[in-house]
Amino acid sequence: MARKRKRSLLEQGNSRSCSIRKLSTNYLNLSSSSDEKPHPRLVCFLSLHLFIYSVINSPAEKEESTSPKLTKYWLQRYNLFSRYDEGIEMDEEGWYSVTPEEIAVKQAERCRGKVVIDCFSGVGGNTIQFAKVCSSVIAIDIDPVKVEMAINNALVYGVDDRVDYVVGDFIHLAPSLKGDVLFLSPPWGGPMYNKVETYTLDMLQPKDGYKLFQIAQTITPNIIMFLPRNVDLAQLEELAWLSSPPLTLEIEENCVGGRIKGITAYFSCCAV
Ligand code: MGP
Ligand code: SAH
Repeated sequence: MARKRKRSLLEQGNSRSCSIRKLSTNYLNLSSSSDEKPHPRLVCFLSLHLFIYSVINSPAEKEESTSPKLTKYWLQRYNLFSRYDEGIEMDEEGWYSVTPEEIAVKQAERCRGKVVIDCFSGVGGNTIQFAKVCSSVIAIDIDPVKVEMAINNALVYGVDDRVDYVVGDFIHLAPSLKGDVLFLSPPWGGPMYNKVETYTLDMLQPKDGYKLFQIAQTITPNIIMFLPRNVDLAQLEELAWLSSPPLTLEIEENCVGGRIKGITAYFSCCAV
C-alpha cells in the first residue's frame, strides 16, 4: 500500500526558513573566520538566492503544488480526513468532492445499524464513516482509481473489511441493488457549481436530480442526498411531496468552521 507522508505548509515554511537561516549563518561564520566582512548587499543577494533555490527544490512543496487550484482544499485537508497524514490518497476530483469528515460523521449517524448503499462513493469520505456505524456498506463508483483510493483510505481508518466495493455505474447497477438507505453524493458539475445563484436539480450528474431520485426510489424510500449549498430547496420539497406516497423531508445545512459546505436532504417514508 502506497503511503505518502506530507508535511504541512507550516512545517515546510519553518524548515525552509530554518535551512535558510542555517546556510546564511554558515556563510557569515566562514567569512568572519577569515576576518573579512561580506558586503551587506552580497549577503542579501545570496540569502535571496538561497531562498529561491530552497523553494524551487523543496520536494514537499513540489508534491503539494502540482495543481494550484487544489491548494484551498489541501489547506482544509484535516477537515476532510482527520487522519490525512497517515496515508490518505486523493485525486483532483476527490479533493474538491469529498465530504468533510465532520459532515460525513453526522450523515452516517442517521444510518446507524442500517444497510447503506453509497452510490457515488468517490475516495471514501462518506463510506468510511458509514462503515463505522452501519451494519453493512456497499460503496459504488464508476472510476476504478477512486475505488482503489477509497479502499486505501478505508484501510487507514481500519474499516476496509466492513465495506463491499463495486466499480460500476450506479444507474446500471440500480435494478440489482438492495439496501435500507441510499446515499447520493453525485458530481455537481465541478467546483464552479456555486457560480450560479440557484443550483437547480437538472445540473446534477450523471443524470438530473429528478431522474436520480426516481431511480433511487425503486430501491428504497429512505434516500439521503448531499447537495450544493445554493440548491433550490423548493425543488427538494417538490421531490418529497410528488412521491407516492409523499415522503417526509428534513433539510440540514452542513457547516465546517462556521462556513456552509453543503446541504443534506433526508427523505423517508418514516424516520430513518
Ligand atoms: P467548495 O465550495 O468547492 O469548497 O466545496 P469551499 O471550501 O466551501 O469553497 P469556498 O471558497 O466557497 O469556501 C464545498 C464542499 O462541497 C466540498 O468540501 C465537498 O464536500 C462538496 N462538493 C463540492 N463539489 C464540487 C462536489 C461535487 O461535485 N460532488 C459532491 N458530492 N460534493 C461536492
Ligand atoms: N461522497 C464522496 C464524494 C463523491 S464525488 C466522498 O466523500 O468521497 C462523486 C463521485 O461520483 C465521483 O467519484 C465519480 O467518479 C462518481 N461517479 C460519477 N458518475 C457515476 C456513476 N454513473 N456511477 C457511480 N459513480 C459515479
